[in-house]
Amino acid sequence: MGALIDGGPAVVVNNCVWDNPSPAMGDALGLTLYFGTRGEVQVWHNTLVDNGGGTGEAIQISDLTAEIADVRNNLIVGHATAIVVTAESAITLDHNLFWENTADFSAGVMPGPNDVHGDPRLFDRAGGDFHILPGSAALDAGENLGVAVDFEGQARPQRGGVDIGADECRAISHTEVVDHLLGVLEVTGFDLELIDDNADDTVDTADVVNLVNQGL
Ligand SMILES: [Ca+2]
Ligand SMILES: [Ca+2]
Ligand SMILES: [Ca+2]
Repeated sequence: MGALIDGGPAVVVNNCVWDNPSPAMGDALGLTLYFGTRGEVQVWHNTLVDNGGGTGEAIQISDLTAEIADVRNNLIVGHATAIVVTAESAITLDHNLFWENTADFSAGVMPGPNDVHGDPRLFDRAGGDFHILPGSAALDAGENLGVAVDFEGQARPQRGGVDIGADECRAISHTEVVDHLLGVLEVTGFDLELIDDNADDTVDTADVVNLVNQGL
């Protein structure tokens, strides 16, 4: 999870938090930022999914005084309220992706100018595999905050920019698709969905063309 750095901000980066029904302050939660005398907390590139079923909150920010909360590039799916702010403070909220939350923010909170609403196309939401697939609204939609790797150690950014959430989608080459179509490379499971670059549920020459046109 997060790390505290002497003299610097507390950092909560590249985590996946899902299906947590544990109550805190009355609600199931993904992350809660409950400050005492800390300075700044950076909550970047986290994937928060289905915490508390239909009754939970993804990120709760409370009891701030002079502190700073910086909440960007988070992928938030399946909550009653995605981001709850219960105290005034200096809060940066932007480039977060919202999908299938009943409400994105608690009352009075201003959305970020670059927030994203769209299907993140998670590989296996029910099974806890939150890799994003081609066609995901999270692809290249983030802000480059200088986080060099994703949750599994793959480099950021890949392809056209930084992806929102804990996963940066691995860039593939058209040669992987060609080799699969020629039968010289066996591609299965997640990788088979990854090479369906135009996200039409069929791996064929259209995906090769798509990738070549992107210089991949
Ligand atoms: Ca990318
Ligand atoms: Ca990745
Ligand atoms: Ca395809």
